[in-house]
Amino acid sequence: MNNITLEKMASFFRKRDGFLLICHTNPDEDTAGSAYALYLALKRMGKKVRIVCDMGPPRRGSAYWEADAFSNELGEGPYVTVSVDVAARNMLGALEAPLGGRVTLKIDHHALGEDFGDYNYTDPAAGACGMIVYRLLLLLGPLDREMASSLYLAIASDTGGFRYSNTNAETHRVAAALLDCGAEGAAISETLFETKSEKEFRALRLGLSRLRYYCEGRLALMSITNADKEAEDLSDRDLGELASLSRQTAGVLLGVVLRQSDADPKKFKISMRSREGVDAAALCASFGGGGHVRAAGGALTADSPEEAEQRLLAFLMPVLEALPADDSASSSRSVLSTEKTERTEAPSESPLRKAPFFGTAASSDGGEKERAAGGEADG
Ligand SMILES: [Mn+2]
Repeated sequence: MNNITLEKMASFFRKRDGFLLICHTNPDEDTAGSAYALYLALKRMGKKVRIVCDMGPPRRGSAYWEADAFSNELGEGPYVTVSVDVAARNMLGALEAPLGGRVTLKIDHHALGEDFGDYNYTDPAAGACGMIVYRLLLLLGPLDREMASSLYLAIASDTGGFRYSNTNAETHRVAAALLDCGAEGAAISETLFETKSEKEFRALRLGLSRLRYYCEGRLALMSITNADKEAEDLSDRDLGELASLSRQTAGVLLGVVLRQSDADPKKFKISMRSREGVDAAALCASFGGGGHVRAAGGALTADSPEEAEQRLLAFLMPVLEALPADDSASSSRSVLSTEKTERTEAPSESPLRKAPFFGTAASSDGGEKERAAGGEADG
């Protein structure tokens, strides 16, 4: 667990020169935005610094960072390596081998992960890695508008626009402080949540066309084959948004996307999104993966998409069917006819809490994205 404090991290950066900031594979706005804000702060301090990830930064943030700050090669040292938002070694992607699976300092917010740094700072209560970097930057000097926008982008993204259960009063306080520093909140939200490419719409159309319900509507599954992707000219990387969509039908307690891998047609990636009371991370642990309580990922190998789907359903259906029909967890299915006050209150003696795959209402939900071992590793 943590073997460095925030203050010591600040002096870690003050004392050294030459940093390589490392993002996770298939980078999202949190890892890229956190790295970029830290990059700007270190540059201002006169340090040598570069950002590296095995793929380019996400398109959505492109207005808020200089693309040439990011590279996909480790390059010449000397430097100390610092990972941001990387939960586990395999999330280093193509950089895992050249780095030897180790970094000097690991900064992260995933509850489930590995301490692969010489120094490790993990705060699972932080809704985004951007929250931690914000606190760190306060110790390194004032935030400018660019840093503020980059961190706002990171935090808004990982919290789903401040809507997910990893959002709390502190998240809003930090967001407010970033807006005070000049972060372009409305423009960032429009970029993140109100803009989709034509390709993203094709992905949504494909996902919806493959959506099936099981277990009286508690389980939703979108199963996507390579043939499906080819027909729509899509790759794995284009299907990331389907996971959260899979959970959105009223009454669905677990939404699952099963997709055949571009690189290996016998590998099938699993993304799960759950509602309160269902522990997606525990379910994904059975498929060599993990993540957060509400959002997790894993993978299985099978000879055909049909076999993969059957095996996944054979595992999940008994779990979902074990839920009592009239439990509070199923009340979300009658959301339209239920008063809000009834829905938000979970009975303290819910049988769900004793079942192996169902977390308690109090269990930490680090975020909505699957970022642990096996998650989106080669997306
Ligand atoms: Mn994150």
